[in-house]
This record gives sequence, C-alpha cells and structure tokens, in this order.
Amino acid sequence: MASERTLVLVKPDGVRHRQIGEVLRRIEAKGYDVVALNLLVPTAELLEKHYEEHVGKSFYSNLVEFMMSGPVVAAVAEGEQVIAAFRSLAGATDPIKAAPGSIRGDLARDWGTAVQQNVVHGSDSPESAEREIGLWFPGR
Ligand code: YYY
Ligand code: MG
Repeated sequence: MASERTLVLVKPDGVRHRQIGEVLRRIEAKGYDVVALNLLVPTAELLEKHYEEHVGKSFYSNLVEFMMSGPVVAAVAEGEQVIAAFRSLAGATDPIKAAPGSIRGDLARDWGTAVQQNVVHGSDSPESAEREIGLWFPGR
C-alpha cells in the first residue's frame, strides 16, 4: 500500500475555539506526518475552486461566507491510507451525527447554527487530494 497525502483544513470555528493544536495532535497521534502548514483567510476564488462540486447548491453561499469569516489552517498530512484515515478521524459531516471520539463529534461547538461549522475538512479521494493540495499549496 502506497503512502498518500491529504489536504486537511481547520475551519474558522476550529481556529476560533483554539483547536488547531488538538486537530494536529490527533493526526500525529494516529501516526501521520504533517508535511505542510499555513494559516490564512481564504479568498472567494480559492473557495470556489476548492468546493467546485458544491457550487450552486443551496448551502454554498453560506458555506463560503463561513469559510471566509476568519483564518483557517491548511495542512498536508502524509502516510499510509491517510485520506480514509483522516475522514475517519474527522467523523460524519453533520457534527450532531458525528460519533464521540471523532474530531467533529468531540470538538464541534457551533452545531446549533449550521451543519457547515464542523471544525475540519479532509479530502475524499486521491484525485481530490492532489487537486486540493495544488490549490492551497501551489507547487507542492
Ligand atoms: O466532505 P465533507 O466536508 O464531510 O462534506 P461535503 O458533503 O463535501 O460538504 C462540504 C461542506 O459543506 C461540509 O463540510 C459542510 C457544508 N455542508 C453544509 O453546510 N450543508 C450541507 N447540507 C452539506 C454540507
Ligand atoms: Mg467533501
């Protein structure tokens, strides 16, 4: 089985609640390497490319507004089957349904307001991982 890379984002709610370290800790505790790291407020242009599969959906404009509401941490994690492993660490998209023990299940704090405030993003396939890493870390 080959080593993979995945794009992880700590979303504005996670940064606001001082959960950057806890998310990175869980990635490292699982045995993965953090090989790139950046803190930034993303532009609408970057988010439109990042979330291209969701452009036009009912939740899209709220999602972009939320993602631009403060800094996010972008990271590349690397290791054996890291794409599936980080999706498992993150838990279900809806933080109310995310299992206890998962990042979203344990750390989401703003779940009363909207599904989108779910602490982290993780790429969902090798193709999207390479595409997303290219967007957030040009040249990597
Ligand atoms: O990959 P993942 O983040 O678990 O979910 P996606 O279906 O790709 O949706 C991306 C993002 O959009 C999700 O993390 C929250 C937000 N969202 C939403 O606000 N409302 C929905 N009904 C579905 C998704
Ligand atoms: Mg997704």
